[in-house]
Amino acid sequence: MNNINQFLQWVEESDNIVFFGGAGVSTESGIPDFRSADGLYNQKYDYPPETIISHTFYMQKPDIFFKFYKEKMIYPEAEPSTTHKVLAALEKAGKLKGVITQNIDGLHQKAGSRNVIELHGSVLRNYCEKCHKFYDVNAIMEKQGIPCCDCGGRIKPDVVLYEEGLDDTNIRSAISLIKNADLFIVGGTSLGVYPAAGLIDYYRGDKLVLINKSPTPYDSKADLLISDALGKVFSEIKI
Ligand code: CNA
Repeated sequence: MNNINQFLQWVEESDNIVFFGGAGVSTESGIPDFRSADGLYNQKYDYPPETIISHTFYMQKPDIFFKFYKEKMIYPEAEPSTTHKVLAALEKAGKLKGVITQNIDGLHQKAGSRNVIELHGSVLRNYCEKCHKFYDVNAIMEKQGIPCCDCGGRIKPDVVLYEEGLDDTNIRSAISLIKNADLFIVGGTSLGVYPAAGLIDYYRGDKLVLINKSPTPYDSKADLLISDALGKVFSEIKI
């Protein structure tokens, strides 16, 4: 049996699937990832992207931060990919328990997924640093320069920047899902960003499927490795 057929059989047999993903889930929605050849990290900026989207840089040079953030990290027109849609359908069918994502684009929810843990937050939520008033993504896009609240405070995206910690409740929920999963699918992530990538170590089963276009540090730990595009693989799943 080839790897894709084995994967399809495991999906068919399981009613306790958990998916852990990253930017590669959304490249087929037209949102560039970070580390692919045409990803953000291989384009040329005055500062490396990981510097710009760090907490220090946000505090010290918010004008450059917001210019980059608005141009490169917000895609309001993006629509869910096949992978987003199939994951939502698997949850609806009672087979998938949850999605743990490093993405910040809200596309899993847009596809209909309900139990989504957003480890790195979401561009769709923004708060005034002073009065905590909520702002949606349009408010950020419409405001010129550094977005400011009516009260004068700066509006911060609810996105985990480099140097910032992850939310404890999210981590605990993610660990619980992973620990109890029967079939654990990891896809579209270089598994190079910690602590998120380390969550995979909590899986105790024997059906870890890794689907990624390029090699990752976890390839040798996978029970099944599929080096292919997520959309191609997920379009084979019939629910
Ligand atoms: P990454 O480091 O850019 O890795 C993406 C991985 O996905 C690479 O290994 C690619 O080979 C692989 N890949 C790309 N397209 C596909 C595809 N169609 N099928 C299969 N594999 C594919 O991104 P990570 O998520 O691992 O890194 C974590 C960062 C990226 C998180 O902090 C995110 O917030 C951040 N990010 C998010 C988005 C988004 O929300 N859509 C976009 C860009 C970056």
